[in-house]
Amino acid sequence: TNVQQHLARALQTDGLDVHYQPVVDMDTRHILGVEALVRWPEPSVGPVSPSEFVPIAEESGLIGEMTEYVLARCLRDLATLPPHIYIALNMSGYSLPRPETADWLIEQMRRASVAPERLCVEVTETAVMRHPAAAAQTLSILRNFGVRTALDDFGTGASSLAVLRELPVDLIKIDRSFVRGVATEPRDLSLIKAVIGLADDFDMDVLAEGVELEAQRSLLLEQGCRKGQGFLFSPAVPASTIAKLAQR
Ligand code: G
Ligand code: G
Ligand code: MN
Ligand code: NA
Repeated sequence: TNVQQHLARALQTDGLDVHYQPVVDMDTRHILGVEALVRWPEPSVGPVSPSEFVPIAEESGLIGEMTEYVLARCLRDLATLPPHIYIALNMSGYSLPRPETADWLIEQMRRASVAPERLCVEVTETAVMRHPAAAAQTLSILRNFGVRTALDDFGTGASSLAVLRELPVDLIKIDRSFVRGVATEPRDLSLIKAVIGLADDFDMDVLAEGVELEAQRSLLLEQGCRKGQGFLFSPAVPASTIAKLAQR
C-alpha cells in the first residue's frame, strides 16, 4: 500500500522520531525511567499514530526494521540520560516468540556497551498469551542477561493466571482503561486492588498507566502502587527534554 511505501522510506531516511514518556515514583514524582514511543511526523498528512502504523509494519514485514530503528535510537539516547534512568522498549508480538529476538537484542546492547539494567522490554499481555511458551523463553533469556521485563496493557488480554505465575516479568503495567475509573468506579478500584495483590504474591512490581488526575494518583499510592505513567506527569517528549527534567 501507499502507507507501507511511505513507512519504508521513512525508515530509510531517518524519518521517524522516538519520544520518551517518563515513568515516575508517584510519591516523589522523580523520574525512574522512560518508555520509548515511536512517532511518525509525516509532513504530507500530519502525524500518524503508532496504533495505525505499527500494525501496518507488522503486516508488511517492516516491523523488524522498525524495531532496529527504535532500539538504535534508544541505545544512542541512553548515553545522554543520567545512569539511573532506564528506557523501556515496546517489543512487537511478532518478534516476541521468535527464537532469534533475544540474542539479537543482547548483541546490540553489547555492541553499544549499554548496561543491561538500563533497558526494559515491554510485551503486551495479548502477545504473551498467543504463544506463552515461546514468549517466556525470549523473556527469560533477556532477564538472565539482566534486562528488565514488563507486561504491558495488563487486564486487556485475558491472562491465564497459571501462565502469569511462571512468566519471567519484573513489572506488571496496569492498562489505562482500569486506571481511568479508579477514583470513581468501585469496580475499577476492586480490579486494581486485585492486580496489586496478585503482583505482590508473584513477586512482581506494579505500575499504573494513563494517570491523568491527582485523585487517581493519591488513590493508587494509598493502595500501594507507587510507579506511574500518564499525562498528569508528562506525555512522551524528546530525549533532550527528559535529560532536563531529570536534573531537577
Ligand atoms: O504513543 P501512542 O499512545 O500513540 O502509542 C500507541 C501504541 O503504539 C501503543 O500501544 C504503543 O505500545 C505502540 N507503540 C509505540 N511505540 C512503539 C514501538 O516502538 N514499538 C511497538 N511495537 N509499538 C509501539
Ligand atoms: O499501549 P501502550 O501502553 O504502550 O500505549 C502508550 C500510549 O498511551 C501512548 O500512545 C501514549 O501517548 C498514551 N498515553 C500515555 N499517557 C496517557 C494518559 O495519561 N492518558 C491517555 N489517554 N493516554 C496516555
Ligand atoms: Mn508500552
Ligand atoms: Na501500555
